[in-house]
Amino acid sequence: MMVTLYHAPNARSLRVLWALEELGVTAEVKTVPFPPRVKQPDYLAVSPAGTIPALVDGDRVLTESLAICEYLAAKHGSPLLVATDAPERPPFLEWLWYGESTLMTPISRMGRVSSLPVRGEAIDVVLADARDSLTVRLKSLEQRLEGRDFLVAGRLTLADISVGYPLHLIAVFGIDVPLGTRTRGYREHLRTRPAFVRAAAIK
Ligand SMILES: N[C@@H](CCC(=O)N[C@@H](CS)C(=O)NCC(=O)O)C(=O)O
Repeated sequence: MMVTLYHAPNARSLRVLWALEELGVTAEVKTVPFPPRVKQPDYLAVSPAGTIPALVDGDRVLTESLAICEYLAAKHGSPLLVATDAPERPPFLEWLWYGESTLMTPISRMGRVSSLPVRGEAIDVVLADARDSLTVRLKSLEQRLEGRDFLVAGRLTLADISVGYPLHLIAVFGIDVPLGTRTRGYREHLRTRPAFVRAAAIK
């Protein structure tokens, strides 16, 4: 049975679409207006928090993008995962979480604050702080990429999909942060992968 993915353009469902393309697995994609908690309240029956993505697989519903990616990669026995007993497992976990916790935190703050119907000095201070935070946080990525094409295990893993997504958002939304040369090259390398290109074209 085909899984169903709830998606919105440029939302974290892009990670899942990308992983699906890398896996060669087809899903039914339901694109919802964003944010669905406001524009499509019946979506709350699928995901009570109203967040995107959600994956429905039979009776199972998952609503965390990285949990969904990990679930699908395990289900299809994919090298996008790193085995629990592999020496590269600890850095795999580190970079998998870095993408969502460390990079997405300031990016999400920028998105939320910019969408508020208020402007002014206080908002500018919050935005500048988020930008500074993102700038510093990107330094560990630049360092990690020294001598590496991928974050761990010498191949594309979910850690790259996790981190590639916020790097893609920085490009798409023109977020004004300085990116190191290695980070820039890595981002281009990921964003020109045929699987990424196909995933990003799904609206
Ligand atoms: N940690 C969750 C975050 C999900 C999330 O916040 N998604 C955003 C879109 S990328 C969203 O739906 N925001 C709208 C809202 O919070 O109402 C994940 O990785 O899936």
